[in-house]
Amino acid sequence: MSTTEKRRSTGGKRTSVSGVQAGMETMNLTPEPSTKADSGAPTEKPKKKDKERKDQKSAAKSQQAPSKKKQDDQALIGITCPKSEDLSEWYQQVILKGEMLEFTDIPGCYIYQPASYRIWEFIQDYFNERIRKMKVKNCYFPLFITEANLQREKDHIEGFAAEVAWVTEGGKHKLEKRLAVRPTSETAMYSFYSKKIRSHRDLPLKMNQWNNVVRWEFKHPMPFLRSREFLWQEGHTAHMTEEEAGREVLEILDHYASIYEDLLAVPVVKGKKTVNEQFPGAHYTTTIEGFIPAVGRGIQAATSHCLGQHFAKMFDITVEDPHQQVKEGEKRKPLHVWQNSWGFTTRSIGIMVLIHGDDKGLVIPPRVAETQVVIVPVGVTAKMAEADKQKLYDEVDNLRQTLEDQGVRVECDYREGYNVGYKFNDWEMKGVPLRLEFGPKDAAKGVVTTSRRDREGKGEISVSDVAAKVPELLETIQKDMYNKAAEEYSSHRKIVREWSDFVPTLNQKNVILVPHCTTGDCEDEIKKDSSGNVEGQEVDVRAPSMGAKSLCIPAEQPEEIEQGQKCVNPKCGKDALKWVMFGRSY
Ligand code: 87F
Repeated sequence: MSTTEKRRSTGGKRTSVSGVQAGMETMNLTPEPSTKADSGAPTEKPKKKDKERKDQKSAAKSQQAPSKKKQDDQALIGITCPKSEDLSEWYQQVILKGEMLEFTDIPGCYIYQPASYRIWEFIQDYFNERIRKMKVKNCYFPLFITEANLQREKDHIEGFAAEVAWVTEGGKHKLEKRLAVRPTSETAMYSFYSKKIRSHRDLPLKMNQWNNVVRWEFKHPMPFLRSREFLWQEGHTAHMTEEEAGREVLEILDHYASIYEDLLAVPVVKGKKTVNEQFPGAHYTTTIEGFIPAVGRGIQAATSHCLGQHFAKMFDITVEDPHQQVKEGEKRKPLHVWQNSWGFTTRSIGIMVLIHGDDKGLVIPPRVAETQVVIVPVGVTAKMAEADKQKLYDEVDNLRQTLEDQGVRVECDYREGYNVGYKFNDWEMKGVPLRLEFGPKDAAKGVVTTSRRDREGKGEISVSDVAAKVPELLETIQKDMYNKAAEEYSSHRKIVREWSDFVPTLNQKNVILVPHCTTGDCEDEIKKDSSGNVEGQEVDVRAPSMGAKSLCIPAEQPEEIEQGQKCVNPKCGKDALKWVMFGRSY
């Protein structure tokens, strides 16, 4: 999306453990430089994970009551690796065992199971509602792009060429001209825009696609975060004026931030990319930047670009200026339209998992949880009279009905032969935000016992208050999840004024705000000088050695840049212009 991604294909730094084979990949989410080629080529399949996957498969197989021995085995299929110990292993277990995602026999291409696809649908619904209000129309363009079309805007494609996947055969025949699998749709859409936009009355033109794109990454793939095929929406609009285009860029950025903050409970920092990091085809790039506390790295969450008139010139997208004063018979001068493009991807789901997940598995914010509440009947014993059991189940069903009437998404776990401990673990692993337990003792007291996924401990709500209190509690969980993550992000966003504090502060798992000149050469120098082997710079041997890059120029600056304030890079010597957020990043 920005040059960040472009550079990923050529950059030297990558993840360390590389093991990709049919149906199995290992990931490394820690910012270590890699040692082996990024080819995605098959390597030895790790045995330990093999076993876990078998366990997982067998667990998923049967809905019938398993034997005691089997139940004990299944208890073992919980998350076996703490988040703090090995983030990569933890992440893999959480998304596989939480049934979010499955590997395929193509490295970097994944199955999005219903649990993750549902989250994507919530995002789609939320964003569609907002962009429809902006009069953006959804549409669909072909998956393939001719080479001639893709090459029309040379500057744009040059840096990305290595990532384009090509179709060279159709059936038994070699194609006369190979076809690109879309990595993004600027070129496909703008040839059409050139035909479609005839007069200023055709403006603004605002189209959006929900589609899949392919970027043949050679860096180590990571489910959701960096995959060869991913889902996104790409919006492409054309406007009469720079001002109108500029307003839209920011409005979209606000919607993106709102998806993260209000749906996924993930805090982001809004800002502008430095020239070094912006999309090369853009006039300027705005961005939202997230933060993964477990590794102290920044992550680009979404971008909204003002493309200026660059593509309009290449693709000849012009209108006549209606305001231009012309004499009788004189033709108006053509005016190149102002364009924007903006994209939001399934990477967001991975960011959400990394931020909220814990040692028990997924933690899904209520607003995007397919199941918001699970009711587990408890205290059901073998000795219990059938009529008593039925009475309890009827009461559970009444609770379900009461909640569904309030628009709450509920499941009741009536599975027989599974002990409640197993059920609790199972729903916790799947991240269901709120569990209600209801047994004969609760019934006698007229209460339900509550257990929040995001907190330890239990509470009680009286049955008569369930309709009002449960939706309220879900909203509280949503807010608390956001506040916890926001607190964590802001406490790891440190102001650094001196170069001597730059690397040490990064090494404490922070991103940093530094006074900076915003020039590209200086950024490159900082990246080099903040990586592992820096002369005269103490770098913790266990600390990540990846260099820092600029993440964004935050829209909300922490304070004014003082007169005479120099750039944080002592080799630079230029005046600082802005507080720029730097960090190690994905
Ligand atoms: C990879 C191969 C070919 C990123 C690529 O950010 C082309 C590209 O153009 C490419 N990787 N990009 C930049 C995408 C820019 C822009 N497109 C629309 C977005 C948002 C949605």
